[in-house]
Amino acid sequence: MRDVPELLDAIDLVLARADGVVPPELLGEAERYANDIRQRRGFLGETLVLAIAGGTGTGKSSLVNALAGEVITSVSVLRPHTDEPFAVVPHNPEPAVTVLLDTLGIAYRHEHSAFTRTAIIDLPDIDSIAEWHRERVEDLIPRVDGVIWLFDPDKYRDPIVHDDFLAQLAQHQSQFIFALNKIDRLRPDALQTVRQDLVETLAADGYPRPALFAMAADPPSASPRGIDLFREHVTERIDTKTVMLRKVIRDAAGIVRSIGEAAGVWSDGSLDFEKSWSQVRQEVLAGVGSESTQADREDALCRLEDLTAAISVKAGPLLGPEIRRAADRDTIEALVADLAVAGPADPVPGPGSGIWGRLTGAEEDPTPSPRGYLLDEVLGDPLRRLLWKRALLGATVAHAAVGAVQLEERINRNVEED
Ligand SMILES: Nc1nc2c(ncn2[C@@H]2O[C@H](COP(=O)(O)OP(=O)(O)OP(=O)(O)O)[C@@H](O)[C@H]2O)c(=O)[nH]1
Ligand SMILES: [Mg+2]
Repeated sequence: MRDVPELLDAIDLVLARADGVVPPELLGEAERYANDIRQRRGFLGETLVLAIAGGTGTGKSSLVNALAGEVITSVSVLRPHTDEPFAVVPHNPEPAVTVLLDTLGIAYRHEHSAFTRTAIIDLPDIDSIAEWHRERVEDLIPRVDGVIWLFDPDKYRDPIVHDDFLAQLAQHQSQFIFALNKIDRLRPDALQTVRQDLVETLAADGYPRPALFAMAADPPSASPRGIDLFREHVTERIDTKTVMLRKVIRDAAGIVRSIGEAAGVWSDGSLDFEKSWSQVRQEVLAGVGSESTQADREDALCRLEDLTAAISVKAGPLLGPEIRRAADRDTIEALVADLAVAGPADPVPGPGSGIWGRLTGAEEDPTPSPRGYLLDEVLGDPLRRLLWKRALLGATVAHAAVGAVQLEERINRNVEED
């Protein structure tokens, strides 16, 4: 299993196949739970995906470069410059990152070793194509782990940014990280004033407690400032995300387990139907025939009833009654009566014979008798069809449960490697 979205798909399959096998209340509850996980805001993968947005020339591309420690996305004094969105991703990004960038239509990607569990999307400027950009950001917000919104000291009060963007997006406030760039252009006292003013402006936009960083991503003839603090914040977010992701995976595994347990397929789910059926089938065909006595027929009746009763108990609260209905007393009685008039009884089977013997290679496939057909058609096949549903669920549950364990192990390994 590659990632959480794939695990969620596996759960969908479990839920679809559990229909009619586990009680509907449990299924409904599990469906709601799985839906909650899917609706969770943010990117459902191990990578922390952040987008950088903000007015043109505020230094978005410069921040990406500063985080990378080298120039990887072009910076320009001519505005607007970045006209295509661009993403910096870790080496061999997890598949879900690639899928996300594909769906967002971000074709330009750069793999960089400075980004181990982070991907950063550098968005084009907003000023010239404000409407398009807002829609784009709005569409992106629920799918990424955060939006870094950049300001510079010159234009931090730009009404387009505040009224047309941020005020409209305030419902997503927990997704926003704000940064005031180019602080090298401000004297220390002016920095305090601008900072305070920006915090108040953001509060008026609907962001009462904004996370606001001050930095200089690309000051002329000086080293970047404030980047380490920002990087620390990103690292904290990665850790928080890892904790969240582990919880998502455990929740998902919990859903799978509850379904598996309710269906009786969680531990030792095998009913060994084929084996018991093959044995009972042989005994019945050998015991009931044109010369059989009343006692022989009673005996066959008991064997068939015992078999169906045993598997109906193991098959759980929904499938159990269906099995009992498919193999009710009248059906079995009529079947035994029909077998008794359909020809002579079969020879008594030796050890290792019958279907089981043929499956295990102990016996050659004999020509099936018409009485054998009758037995299969009336009882064996209907039971097999019902149990198939459950067996399929068992396999699906196993796949999802193993996948969840693999995913958690992979996350732990990646955290250790960092
Ligand atoms: N003084 C100063 N200039 C900076 C700083 N960061 C970036 N710049 C300059 O600001 C200009 C624009 O930077 P970019 O990084 O291209 O800005 P951008 O937001 O990506 O611009 P668009 O892609 O056009 O939206 C460049 O000339 C940068 O060198 C900074 O911290 N201080
Ligand atoms: Mg740019």
